[in-house]
Amino acid sequence: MFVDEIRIFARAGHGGKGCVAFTREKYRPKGGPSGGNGGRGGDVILEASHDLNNLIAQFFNPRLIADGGGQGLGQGCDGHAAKDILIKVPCGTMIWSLESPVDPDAVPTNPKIIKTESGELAEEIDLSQEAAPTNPAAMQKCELVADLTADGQRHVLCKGGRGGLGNRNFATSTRQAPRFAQPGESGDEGHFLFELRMIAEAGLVGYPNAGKSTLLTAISHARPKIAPYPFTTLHPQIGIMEYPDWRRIVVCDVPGLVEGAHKNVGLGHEFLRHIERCKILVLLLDMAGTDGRTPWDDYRQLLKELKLYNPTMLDKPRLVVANKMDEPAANANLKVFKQKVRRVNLITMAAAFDVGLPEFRQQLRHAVENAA
Ligand SMILES: Nc1nc2c(ncn2[C@@H]2O[C@H](COP(=O)(O)OP(=O)(O)OP(=O)(O)O)[C@@H](O)[C@H]2O)c(=O)[nH]1
Ligand SMILES: [Mg+2]
Repeated sequence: MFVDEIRIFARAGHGGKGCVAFTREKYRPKGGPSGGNGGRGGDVILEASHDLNNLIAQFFNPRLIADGGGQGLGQGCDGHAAKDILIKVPCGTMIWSLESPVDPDAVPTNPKIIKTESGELAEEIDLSQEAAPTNPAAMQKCELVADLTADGQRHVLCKGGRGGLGNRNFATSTRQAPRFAQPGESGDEGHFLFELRMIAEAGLVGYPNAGKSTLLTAISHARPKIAPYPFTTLHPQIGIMEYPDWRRIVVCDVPGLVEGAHKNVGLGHEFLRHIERCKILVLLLDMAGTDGRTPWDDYRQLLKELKLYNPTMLDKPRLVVANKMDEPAANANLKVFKQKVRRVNLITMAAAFDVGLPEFRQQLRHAVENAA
C-alpha cells in the first residue's frame, strides 16, 4: 500500500506538577519547603529520512502522543523528564496544520452572569450551546508548518509542557513556608496533514502505455512494472540516473495522465504533486500511436492537464521525447507532429530497445544543470 497523504493527531506530553513538601528531620523539625519541580513533557519530533518512501507507518499509527513529565517529589527531588518521540517521515513530507472551518452563521453567545446562593457572581454555562466535538475529517488544510526535504532534517511538531515549580522555589524571607506549587504546563497539540511530495529533479509525464516505466528502467536501476495495458504504474516510482563522473539525477515516474484527469478520469491528477517540485518535466509521447491516439493530440492534452492541475507546471523547462520510434507508423507520425507542433525540440528514442538513450541522458543533464 502506498500512502502519500494522511491526517494525524499529535500531542506533546504535559509537564509534571510541582510538589508541596516540607523537610522534617529529627533535629530540623521545621526544615523549610522542599517540594521538587515537575519534569518536562515529551516533544513530538519529526525527522526526514531517505530510507522511507511513503507514509505507511503513520497510516497505522495516526495518533502521535508523547508521555507527560513526572511529578516533583519531597526532599527536593524533581520529577523525571519524559522521553521525546521521534517519528521518521520520508524526505519531501510537507506538514500542514488542520483547522475546523469557521461557521459564518455561528453567533457568539454572551455568557449569562448569575448570582449564586452564597451571593457570589458566576457565569452560567448553557450546555446546549457547547461546541460540537471537532471532526478531523472535516478539517481544512490551513498553514504550512514544515517542509522536510533533506535527510536528517528535524522539526518539533508539538513542544512538551514545562514542569511546574515546587514550593521550595517560592520561599522568601517574608513567606518561608509557601503551601503552593505550580501545576505543569500542558503540551502543544493539534491536527495535522502530512503530505508527501517526492523530491526528484526530473519528472516523467505521459499517457498510459507511452513507455515511462520502460524509460526509467533503461536509465536507472529502478525496476517498475512494465506491461502493455494502461495504468500499470499506480504509485510514483523513483530512479537514479548515474553519469560516469558520479553526477546523479533523480527521476520520478508517475501514473499515466489522461484527458479529463482533472475531472478524476483515469487515476485523476493528484499524483502530479509528486512532480510539482521537479526542475524539469519530461513529456513522453507514444509516437507510433499504438493505442489509436495521435501524438500531437496527446501533447496538447498533456499540457492542458498540467495547466489545469497547476498553471506553474508549464513554467518549468521541459523535454519532449518521442518514444516507440522502432514501430513502422512512428516516422510518418513524427513528420506530421513536426508540422503541427512547431518550436518543440524532440528527442527520439525507442526505450524498449535502448535506442536514443545517450542523447536523452545528455540533454536531461544539460537541462537540469541550466535550470538549477
Ligand atoms: N515497440 C516499443 N514498445 C515499447 C517501447 N517502450 C515501451 N514499450 C512498450 O509499451 C508498453 C507500455 O510500457 P510501460 O513502460 O509500462 O508504459 P507506461 O507509460 O509506464 O504505462 P503506465 O504505467 O500504464 O502509465 C509495454 O508493453 C512496453 O514494452 C518502445 O520503445 N518500443
Ligand atoms: Mg508505468
